[in-house]
Amino acid sequence: MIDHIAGAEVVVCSPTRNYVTLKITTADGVVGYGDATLNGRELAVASYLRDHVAPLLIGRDASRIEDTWQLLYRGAYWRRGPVTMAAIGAVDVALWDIKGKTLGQPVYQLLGGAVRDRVLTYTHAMGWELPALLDAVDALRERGFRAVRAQSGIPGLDTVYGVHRDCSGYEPAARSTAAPEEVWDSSAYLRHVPGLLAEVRRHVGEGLELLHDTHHRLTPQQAARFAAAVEAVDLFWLEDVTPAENQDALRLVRGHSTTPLAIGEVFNSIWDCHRLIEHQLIDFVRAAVSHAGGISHMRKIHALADVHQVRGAPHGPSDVSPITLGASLHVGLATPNFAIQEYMGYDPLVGDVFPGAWSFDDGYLHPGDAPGIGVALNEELAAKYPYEPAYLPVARQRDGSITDW
Ligand code: CS2
Ligand code: MG
Repeated sequence: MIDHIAGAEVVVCSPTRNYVTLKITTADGVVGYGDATLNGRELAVASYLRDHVAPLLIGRDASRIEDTWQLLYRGAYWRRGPVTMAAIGAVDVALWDIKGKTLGQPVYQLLGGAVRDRVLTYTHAMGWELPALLDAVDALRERGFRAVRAQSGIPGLDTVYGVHRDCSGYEPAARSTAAPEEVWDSSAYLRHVPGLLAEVRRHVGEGLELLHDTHHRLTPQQAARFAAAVEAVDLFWLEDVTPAENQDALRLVRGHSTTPLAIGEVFNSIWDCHRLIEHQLIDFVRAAVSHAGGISHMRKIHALADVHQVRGAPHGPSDVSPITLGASLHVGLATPNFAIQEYMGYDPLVGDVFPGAWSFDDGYLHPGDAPGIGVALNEELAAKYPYEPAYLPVARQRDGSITDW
């Protein structure tokens, strides 16, 4: 028997970076956690949850996950958007966590049970110059990764998002009260990166899946040219090759290349991607559980994608919390058309604040068999790391105008 909701609290903490966590408690003391982190806009979701959602939850039957989703989505009148959908996603995941804990089952069992034994994952290799990048790829291979996203520096640019000259890992948002600014040059990128990726393929041979992320920065024509230029690299996917709003752009890309395309880390609902899926303009849909309305809504996105042989491959950067990674792995284990899970990895402190049952082995992840999602929040430790303003960088072209992200 699942009891009614007695409490809904929001915890904002910053163990190396900011995370927003929703904690729902039932009258009989079962606790469910959901991740509501929206990188660089964290407090907007925290307020949405605290001020507008929590009061609606108190007294509701915690077992009615879909009905609660419908209430928050349809009932608000104002639909979609990253803030709304991240808030709904956190409630949804927390309620699945409660259902699993009450029934004594990991969530993947409640989604129909495992359709695979483990979930393939990929992580990021960065190197400013080719030798550093190859070293990074080799090191990840040694750790067991079977799929690696390769990003490099660009001659003539001082900085490139996600790639440090000193080969250290990257933090998607720098702690500061204003967004740091970078210069971007698509022509330099187009001249340099196809050749570099060809070198990476030559180095690794056939046994490793390679991915590459263009971070929405190319025009349709540039994207088509780039996708054709990297055809022989045999990428597992080319990610975010154009901004996600201009979806017809992908027809041009498709017309010039069979390089697989992945888009979706900025999507927050099925309405952002249904045309891309129905017209088969993408091969992988990358919406994250936390940003796209939770497990319930991701199930619908993946079900539609399955009809069109598009596969799920959720966003998994360090700016979604381990609760989202855990939730995503339950979905991955139980969803036939799930391809791969991004796993950027976390600072060990983040692992202490969010102790989890999921594990990495041999290039694959598994959510574990703890009841519910299997990721908790250590509130005492979290309280030691209060929110600190942090923002993603802004990219400008050489003439000073802001470019697409
Ligand atoms: C990236 C992210 O993981 C990815 O594929 O695109 O680093 C992304 O830029 C950040 O999550 C934005 O918050
Ligand atoms: Mg990306």
